[in-house]
Amino acid sequence: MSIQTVPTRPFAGQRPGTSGLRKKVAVFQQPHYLENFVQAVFDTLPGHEGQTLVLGGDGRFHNREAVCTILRMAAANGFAKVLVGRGGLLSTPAVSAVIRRRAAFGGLILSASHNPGGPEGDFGIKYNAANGGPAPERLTEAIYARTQQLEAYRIESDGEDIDFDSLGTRRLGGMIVEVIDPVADYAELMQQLFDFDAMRAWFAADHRMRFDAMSAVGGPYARAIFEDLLGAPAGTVVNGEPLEDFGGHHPDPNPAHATELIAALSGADAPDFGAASDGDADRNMILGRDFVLTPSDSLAVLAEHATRVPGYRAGLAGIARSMPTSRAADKVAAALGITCHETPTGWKFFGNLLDAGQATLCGEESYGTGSNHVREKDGLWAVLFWLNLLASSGRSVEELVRAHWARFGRHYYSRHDWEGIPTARADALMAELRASLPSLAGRDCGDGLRIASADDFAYTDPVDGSVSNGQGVRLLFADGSRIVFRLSGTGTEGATLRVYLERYEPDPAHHDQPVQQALGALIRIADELAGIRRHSGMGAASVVT
Ligand code: VG1
Ligand code: CO
Repeated sequence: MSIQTVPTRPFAGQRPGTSGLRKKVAVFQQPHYLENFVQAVFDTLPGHEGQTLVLGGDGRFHNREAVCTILRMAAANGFAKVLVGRGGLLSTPAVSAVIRRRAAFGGLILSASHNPGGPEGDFGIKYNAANGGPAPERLTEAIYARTQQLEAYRIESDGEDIDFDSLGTRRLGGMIVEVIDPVADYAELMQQLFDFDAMRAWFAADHRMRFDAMSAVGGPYARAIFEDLLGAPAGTVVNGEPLEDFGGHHPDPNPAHATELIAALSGADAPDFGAASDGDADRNMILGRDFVLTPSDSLAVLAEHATRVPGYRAGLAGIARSMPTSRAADKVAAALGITCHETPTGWKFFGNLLDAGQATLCGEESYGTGSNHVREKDGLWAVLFWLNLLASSGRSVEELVRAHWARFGRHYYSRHDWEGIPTARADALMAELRASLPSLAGRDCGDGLRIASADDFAYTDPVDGSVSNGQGVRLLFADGSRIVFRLSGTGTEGATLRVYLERYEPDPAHHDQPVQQALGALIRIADELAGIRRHSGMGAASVVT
């Protein structure tokens, strides 16, 4: 055993964002860059010696090198054992499931999620704690502070790199490396939650599904669950082979990046059900035949029908949604007599509510849905939940959603992303908007829209009392409409402004308008009040979902 202490110097900017540290691959390839961050994580975790760490990633470019490095560093930092997914692969929700099931100390996830991969793309790393959830803000801030003081890191320098492409147990210095099947624990958990017999019968009755894994880590999970366990015909899962560059695509399941799937789901011959997951398989997109569902509506419909699904038969303790997510779920919570919590963007804010039993289902507008079964959003879980509902209700995606709108009203919803704005300009836009807040309440914006209140969202965690300020500017209109502005915390180039637009329509006679048209007045007001075109110099949003 030969542990080396390597002198190093801090890198600026190793502060985790909405979900871990994400940078261009070239940044992570700099000598010591990954090592510094990993050492800072270990230094910030007292009591990790002698413990078990879970390790895996979404298979993107640089995943394998990072696995080799982290294994050697875990050995040198006194971990007793690392559980690593075969091939270095583990989806984000699977890491969460493995940490919880095997009572591990924590886990490291190698992913930049929905960001593009490959040598020119992005890489990322994130630490999850013993509850299986993303490190809370106080921990990510402590990790960042440590990166800024780091003088050395420890690494095991002896011997060959460990083979992590075949199952089994190996030794690295004083540490055990156990290579596990990335799918097994996760697939078992899904079978505890959902009615696999009903879903098998749905496929046996010649219903068809198309699952697009976007050449990312969801492929092996989807094949094992839909094709092997549920008997869906081979070919149900497309783009099921994880590729280092995701085939050159954005592994981001939304109407802008999953156009192929949307096309495949249109027309009389289309499958009954379509779905996709992102780079690390924690996001989901749900489609019916000729029908695109918003994630906010998805959360609301799942909550409405949760007791049809075995894992949620006892009902929901509460619902939680990120602030920009539409308020469709709030209506369901009110009908069920439970609380709908409103948290800042990012799954780390759901952890305490889930641990304390205050929420059962959680969701974000960004194609993220999940529950208390793990502490991450979970793409395959959401797809199985929908499939279970289709199978047990005998209804289609569109029928379920239209019935939901008829009962609760429709929340027209869209997100406009303005990408690649020079950081200084985006900061100026937000600063101006924040400065204008006191004068906005009461303003009549035309088209019957009057601002009732305007603020910068702050969140006090009801469990530990921690406060998170500056989580997004909200304009709340008297008729219940909303506009929210915030800057992305996952991008790696310039700044991305996200503008979230929502309008509530109770009358079923008006539930069939084109979404952008229904939101037209709000889109106009957003640009007028924030000066988006003026600040960004751009003529239109880059991505509309
Ligand atoms: C985005 C989404 C947010 C999500 C985060 C991580 O963050 O808006 O809802 O939790 O990505 O998702 P931001 O700060 O860029 O808006 V994933 O699937 O990329 O880990
Ligand atoms: Co993701």
